[in-house]
Amino acid sequence: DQGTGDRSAVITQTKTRTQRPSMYRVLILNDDYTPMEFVVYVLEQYFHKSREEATRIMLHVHQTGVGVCGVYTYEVAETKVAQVIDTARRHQHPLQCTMEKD
Ligand code: NFA
Repeated sequence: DQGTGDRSAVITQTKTRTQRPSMYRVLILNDDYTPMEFVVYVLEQYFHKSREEATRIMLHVHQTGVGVCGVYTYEVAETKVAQVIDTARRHQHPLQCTMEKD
């Protein structure tokens, strides 16, 4: 807390540093069966990517095996991973999603 310079009752100043949270990358993994269009839809719907950016990320995953959808705090990343896996399962696609510390 930032104490004032009052002479009659001096309080030692202690600096408070805001702790920034650890960030986590959300990754999608390639597979042979999930339709490209479904991956683009997931990136638009859950990661707020434009059609162009979603297509770029999807093709990167298709070609390299893995790609970053976004970087979030732990709970947000966890929620996105669960949403992707649940949506994929509901559509009977094997699409997998995971997270790792940034
Ligand atoms: N490899 C999938 C296909 O050829 C497309 C895909 C891309 C799947 C990115 C998962 C992630 N249909």
